[in-house]
Amino acid sequence: MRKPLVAGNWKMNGSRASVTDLLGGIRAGIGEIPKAEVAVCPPFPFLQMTEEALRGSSIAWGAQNLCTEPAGAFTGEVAGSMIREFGCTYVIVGHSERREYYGEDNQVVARKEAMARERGLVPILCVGETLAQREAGITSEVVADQLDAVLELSGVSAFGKTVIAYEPVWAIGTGLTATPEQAQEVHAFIRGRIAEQSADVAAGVRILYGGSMKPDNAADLMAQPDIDGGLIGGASLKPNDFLAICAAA
Ligand code: 3PY
Repeated sequence: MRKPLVAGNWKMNGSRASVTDLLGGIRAGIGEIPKAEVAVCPPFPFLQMTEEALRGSSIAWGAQNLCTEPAGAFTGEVAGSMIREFGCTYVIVGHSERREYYGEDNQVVARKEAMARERGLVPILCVGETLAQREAGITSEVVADQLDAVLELSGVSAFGKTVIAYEPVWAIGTGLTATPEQAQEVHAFIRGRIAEQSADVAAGVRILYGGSMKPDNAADLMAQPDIDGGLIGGASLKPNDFLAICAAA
């Protein structure tokens, strides 16, 4: 049985005041959500506040990126060990915004995935195709390459300790969402790709859907057999919307 995970990707949003309100609102409203695990991923400067606000609650937290290297002379970077020190459980790696704006290719993302696990963090590995790639009919090749980079560097056992998020790039920040059937097709492909190397790992790996998941589409998406929760963008910045998605999981 895979426990669903709903994780908020706050991206580069927030201020001391808004983060205080958001964390307070989520913690106050979370109540009993027995079936789902819930996490938030704020920007680095807010991790300490997040740890203080959520410690002792059922809500986990994580970061949005980490350096491929251990701590040292890498100006402007943040090491996995530092993230871990602030109580993070998760770290997002390979979000399409990192791939697109910061040139992170599949090999860099695979190294981040490995570094996260080495530092005791659970990576949330994002994969997904652009609109042009979907229209060219190469969605599965693109996603396979993204997964294979991790399989080649770390082996299939990595997916025993990693969460995958399928995020079609065309559904990020556009308001477009994959239909439940479109998403399920890719989720099943991802699980199948991992099953080629280990049926047990494939059966256990959680595959989240990300890309404009909202309260009004969350239940239908998460009802699909291979969708194990969501990585939530804009809706994770509004406590009521985020809590409604958590309740749907
Ligand atoms: C979105 O929903 O826009 C996301 O990018 C989630 O990571």
